[in-house]
Amino acid sequence: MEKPDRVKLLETMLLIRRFEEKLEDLSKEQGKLHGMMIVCTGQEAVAAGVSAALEPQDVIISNHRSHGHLIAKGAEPDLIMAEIYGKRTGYNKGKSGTLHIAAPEVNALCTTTVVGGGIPIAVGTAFAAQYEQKDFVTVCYFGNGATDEGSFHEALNLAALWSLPVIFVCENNVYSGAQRQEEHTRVKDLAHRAVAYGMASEVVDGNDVLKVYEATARARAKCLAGEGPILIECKTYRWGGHSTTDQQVYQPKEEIEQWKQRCPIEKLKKELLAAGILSETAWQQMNTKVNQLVDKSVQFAEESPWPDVTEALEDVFA
Ligand SMILES: Cc1ncc(C[n+]2csc(CCOP(=O)(O)OP(=O)(O)O)c2C)c(N)n1
Repeated sequence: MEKPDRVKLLETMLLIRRFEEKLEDLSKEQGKLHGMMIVCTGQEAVAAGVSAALEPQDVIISNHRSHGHLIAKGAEPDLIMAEIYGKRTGYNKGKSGTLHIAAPEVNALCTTTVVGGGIPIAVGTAFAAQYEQKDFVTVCYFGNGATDEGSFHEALNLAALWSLPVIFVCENNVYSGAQRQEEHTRVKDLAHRAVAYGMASEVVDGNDVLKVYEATARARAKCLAGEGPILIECKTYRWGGHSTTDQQVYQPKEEIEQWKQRCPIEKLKKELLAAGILSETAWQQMNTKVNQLVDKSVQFAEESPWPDVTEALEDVFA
């Protein structure tokens, strides 16, 4: 298995963190971003680790917590930010906003906020790869709550039956809206649900980006060898509320603190500093570079034009 560039992994996680911190700040400012922001703070290792094991031709299907998935797959921060602002220059010409961004340029084909809705779509793209004998895999991201949806079970059954090249990535962040996992299922390791469909699965520390990378690289190799699909459950934690409008009254403060001690970015940074792979100066430079990228994306979005009203029905299929 190839070793990933660990400094690059750190930078990807940092970019996701800073991009979403900016979104949170902007959403509090009058007249900047409208509506709630759904961010993945604390979960960055999942997107970064998964995408580091993928190739450009691989497809991702995302859910409502999508910014990290898109950034890690190589989508342009400028175009994501412009889309979130609703501007003409955004990935979807301002029509998707924060929750439905598709970036076909990097094979991020679909983001859907219908919980569990992306899973059958991923089975469809994986079927296309198999049918057309193309060497790409599909990754489908979803939360723990989605594994209670009927779509999850139907899609996994069919994917297993047809040995499709799809990697199901369950980001188990303990919550599903305001519900804890134990309030919506008796199953502890959601990866075990794959057993019901004769499918391989793995439980991974979702705050360890290297572990996520390795599991995905193994899964990708299996899928391309015709031994797919696979379900990877990444155990992680949502530091914030479900969205920026959620006051988090149901999340114990001690629990949040414990998980903050396991910050995926701090963990990798410490390891790289200890191994002499990263210096304090290089870390500061990385922060400066990432902050500049984020600021540039905001400037790009703010200076971009609004869509014209005459475009309202363009690119709309239903
Ligand atoms: C089919 C459907 N049911 C309910 C909702 C409302 N809803 C949006 S996000 C969410 C929680 C999803 O939890 P999970 O799948 O665990 O993902 P997480 O938000 O934790 O990342 C719910 C219930 C929805 N969007 N779609």
